[in-house]
Amino acid sequence: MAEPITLVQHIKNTGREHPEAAAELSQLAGLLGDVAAVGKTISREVNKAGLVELLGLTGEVNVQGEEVKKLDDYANDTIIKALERSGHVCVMASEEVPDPIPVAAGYEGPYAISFDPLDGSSNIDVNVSIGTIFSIRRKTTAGPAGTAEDLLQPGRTQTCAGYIIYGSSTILIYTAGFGVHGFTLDQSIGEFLLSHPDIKIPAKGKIYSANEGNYNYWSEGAKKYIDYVKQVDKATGRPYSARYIGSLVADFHRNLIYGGIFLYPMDYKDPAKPKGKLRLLYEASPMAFIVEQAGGDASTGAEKILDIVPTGLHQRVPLIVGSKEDVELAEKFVQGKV
Ligand code: AHM
Ligand code: MG
Repeated sequence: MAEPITLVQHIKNTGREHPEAAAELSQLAGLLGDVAAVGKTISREVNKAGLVELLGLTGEVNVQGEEVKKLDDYANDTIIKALERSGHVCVMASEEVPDPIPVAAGYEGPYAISFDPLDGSSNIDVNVSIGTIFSIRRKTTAGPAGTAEDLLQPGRTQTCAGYIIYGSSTILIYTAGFGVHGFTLDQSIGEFLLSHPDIKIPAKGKIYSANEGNYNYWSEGAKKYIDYVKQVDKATGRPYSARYIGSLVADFHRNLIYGGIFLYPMDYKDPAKPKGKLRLLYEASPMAFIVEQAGGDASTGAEKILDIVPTGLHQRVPLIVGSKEDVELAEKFVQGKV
């Protein structure tokens, strides 16, 4: 059997295969190592969530008289603490925090990172998979301190993106622009080991994932697309199967491996103010970089996610992501071309 490959070894080996990117990958290895370490800590806490009845509900005072921190707050604080003096980042943005988060003076590094500390957190109390999503960009502004401008760069400028899924096992997925690779946490040695090298998403899937409870708030095009995937047509593999967890990391991960399409379309509940739900910087952009690297596609319906120039840290966008042929067809429906 081949020797197991750790995350940091994998990035460094990629640098050897791509000398033009070796310096970048070597810097990234330090930051990804920190992200992986935080992921292990959050994974441990997520696994303990089942003991909640013994320890006290989150937000309440437990039997020891201590306040039990909500897991999403815990994840947020843990990531910030791990990175603010790491020397790898100059500024951070978190889905849980309104403004850019500075790092400690004298510890500024070359990257700006945005993250969703615990995505799908409504699923925590019912033992359904949740995850941490991260997106890394190189600092472009002058001076040591990072700014919002460093974070508000289009998705195509990402140097690295990934997520950690806390499921039946804990898996870290990342891309640094050289394919998509997955590592499973071996709890016995506390290391992420390469388990899913060079993931490719099937060009066409058989699964659709959307919160169909919102059907009546969608555009005509989005409705027609969902009607389409449910029609019976053997030649095109329809009807598709419906799979929706309500946890982006889990829905995305399943479709990445099996093929399929995830949609959180524009919501016209208030026709004067149509809006998407998922956030560009913390959810849509990193997933778009990963899926494109795996051969898939990501779009709002009107434009590719990676082309959007962000206008705000917490900007929301419609998201259609998954197998390339499925996303391209959904775009045509949303644009009224089918
Ligand atoms: P969160 O970041 O507050 O957890 O919200 C994002 C989550 C995604 O994980 C998921 O895809 C989506 O919200 C589900 O939304 P809904 O419950 O409206 O279907
Ligand atoms: Mg989220």
